[in-house]
Amino acid sequence: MREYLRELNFGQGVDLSRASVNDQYLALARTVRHYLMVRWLETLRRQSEVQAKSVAYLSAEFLLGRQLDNALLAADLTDIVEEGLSGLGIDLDTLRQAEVEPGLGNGGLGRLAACFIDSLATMNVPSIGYGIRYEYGIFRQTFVDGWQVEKPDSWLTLGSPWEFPHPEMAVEVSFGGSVADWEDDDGTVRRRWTPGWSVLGVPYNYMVPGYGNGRVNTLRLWSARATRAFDLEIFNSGDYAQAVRAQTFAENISKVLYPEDSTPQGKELRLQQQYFFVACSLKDFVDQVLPKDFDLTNLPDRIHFQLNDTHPVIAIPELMRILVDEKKWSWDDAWSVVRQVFSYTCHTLLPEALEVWSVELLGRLLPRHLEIIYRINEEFLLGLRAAYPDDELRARRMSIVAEFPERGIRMAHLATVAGVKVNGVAALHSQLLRDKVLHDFAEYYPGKFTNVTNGITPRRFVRLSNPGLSGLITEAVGSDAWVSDLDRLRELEPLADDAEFRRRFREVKAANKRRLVQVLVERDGIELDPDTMFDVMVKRLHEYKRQTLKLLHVVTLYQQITTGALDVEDVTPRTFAFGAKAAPGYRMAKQIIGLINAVGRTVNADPAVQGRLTVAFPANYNVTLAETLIPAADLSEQISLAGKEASGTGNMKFMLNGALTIGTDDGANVEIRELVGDDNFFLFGLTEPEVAEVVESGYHPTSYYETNPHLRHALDLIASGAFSDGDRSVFEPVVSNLLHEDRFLVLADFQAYLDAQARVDAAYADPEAWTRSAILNVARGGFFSSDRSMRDYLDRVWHAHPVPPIS
Ligand code: F55
Repeated sequence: MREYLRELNFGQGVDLSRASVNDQYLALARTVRHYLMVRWLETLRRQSEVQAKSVAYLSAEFLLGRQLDNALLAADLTDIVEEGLSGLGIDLDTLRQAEVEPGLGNGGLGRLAACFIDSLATMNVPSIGYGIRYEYGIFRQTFVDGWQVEKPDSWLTLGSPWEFPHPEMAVEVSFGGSVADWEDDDGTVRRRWTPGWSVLGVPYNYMVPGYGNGRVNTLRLWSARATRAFDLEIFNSGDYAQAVRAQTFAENISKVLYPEDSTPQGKELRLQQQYFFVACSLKDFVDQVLPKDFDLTNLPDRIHFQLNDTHPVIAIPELMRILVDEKKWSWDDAWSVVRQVFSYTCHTLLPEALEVWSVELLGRLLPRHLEIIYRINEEFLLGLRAAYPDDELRARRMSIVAEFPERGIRMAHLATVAGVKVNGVAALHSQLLRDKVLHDFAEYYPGKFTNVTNGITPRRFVRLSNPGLSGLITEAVGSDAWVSDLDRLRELEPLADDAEFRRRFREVKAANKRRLVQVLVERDGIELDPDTMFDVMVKRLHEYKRQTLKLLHVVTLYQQITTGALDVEDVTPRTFAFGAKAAPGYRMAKQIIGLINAVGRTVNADPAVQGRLTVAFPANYNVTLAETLIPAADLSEQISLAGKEASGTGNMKFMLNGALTIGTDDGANVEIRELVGDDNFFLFGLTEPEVAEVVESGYHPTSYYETNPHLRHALDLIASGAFSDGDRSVFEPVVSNLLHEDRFLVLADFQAYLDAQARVDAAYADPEAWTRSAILNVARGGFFSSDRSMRDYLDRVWHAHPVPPIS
């Protein structure tokens, strides 16, 4: 605590009596990072000493969530700090709440990256995360009359105690300009890129502490600054205002995270961001991380670059450029190294989510890279045509360069051609990648495709977010070893049949529900009854995820009760909780948000369903809210159309916190159900092959509307204006889309979903049996630790190993 007071006095410049909560939080954060510093330096020292093969995780997003609690846990400081602070009259929990989470990601993909670096540190794997230090992360969502309104996320304004800026280590990255032939000293003709402009990338280092192992890895996020040349040139011209504008232009590159999820917009600034962080990272790795005299032909023994979706794929031509243009290697030598050091993780199945950059844009921004991509493609097509001599259609399908609708570079094809491995993120997803999306490639490169099912870190999403359950598990297992060895949860299985354990398990769930109720009152003014079933759907708003299906269930129950078709006494009291952000430009998603809020307003105000149906839609669902929402859930909604959700990771978080899943046969749900068994999972809906068949034979949503009275009543009620003060036009686009298009077969799965919900009600009516299932969900969920995902990547993709510390 001496340390802490010193930070308060000398770091924050206040004494205890005048310190604000933010001062106190910042001082604590600095104290903790001080403590971790020795271990960080030691890790770095060991790393450069041992020179073991490392992993560089390249990701445009790291959705970290709050840092304080995780750092305290990793360093085993929680109890000491709590006690010490309370001696000073300070409540640790108050300081925890003061932290603004770094929301440097959109959703699943960004959070996955954060879970992975946590696991890599915990497992002693030499690794580094590379990404972008956005000044504004994912927008803060507010509701105005139930409609989403976005506000900037200024997460840096109150200070950011976890980062270490290194302006002296800035690297320069160039854009634009032109490429021409030039003659080398020895007479060889080479290509020379004369860039048009450049910016600086300033690294900001973040500690990534392993759990209880004294290791601290590094996450390096890049921030854009104007170069001095940039400034000087214009200052010298005497145009001060123009010089300042130039600075703004450069700094724009890392200004804001694109809030698009699953639908890349092809914007120029986005390509600038991608190249910016990738070029900074490669340069940093080659010039700073590797020893000075390192022979780059040995690069594959020292590093594997994992590409988190296509966003960092421009790294492939960038490394070619470094080796061929800067190091003067031959094309073939460079290619033989490049094709050994990258692997690509695909996170989607939606064709519209695969990035394609227009040749016009790429050629203007990165002319040399475009040339390199063309050459990679030429050689790739040469091999392809040799393997399939008379199959020009196949060559066109597989080409890295698309000709239609405009000339474009297919980043997923580039990644597949150059990558050592290509992986999907759940068994079904990887299968569909092989069979459908990248089928031609899977035939051509049979050994390249593999699966690594996603995982989540048990540190954040069980140990920290659910202390009650963690206590129970620790007692049952006999130690807290499960926190870094999640397979030990299996030992809970026999306790599912122990009535006393079930009672305590239920008590934990009830306490988590009360905690959520309290948080939502304070955070949003939402009042909930903890003695209802908490039925939760939290994820980005996307049509394929089918929040509308959930909503049609709510509307059906409401319609049936208010018309007397259903006796209110027969309805299981439920709280329907939603959390979802819509991409600001995604109109249908924003409409659906408006509709959820409108239904909620009507249902919550109607005395006819009071105490039975409640809709809660807290704004701005984020990692912090997830940490209290998920442990309080009874029912986990994972209802995407089969074949569309690559994996899902929320589904794993719910399972491990003792919620039962109602879900389709999609993504990692498939593996969840295999593990827990059909008795402990509410499966419904079309399977992926059935979906394909329905679509093939012509899908007519209206036929479901016409033949299913429940569905008709629910849709008619929405269309009637019942939730929009009688105005029939407000939600007409949602209703008419479902009736006439329904790309994601909501209406086709509606009845099956209602039937499954009836099975949920029946099961919930037997608390002992329900609790037994919930315990089995936890006991059989160990597979979904991101530690296991990391082991799979190490074995199947990276061929790297943990380096245990010498103790
Ligand atoms: C973000 C930006 C763009 Cl341009 C495209 C996609 C995304 C994005 O965030 N995708 C994403 O989150 N995908 C999700 O990845 C998760 C982790 O693998 C999966 O669990 C989930 O199924 C998938 O939708």
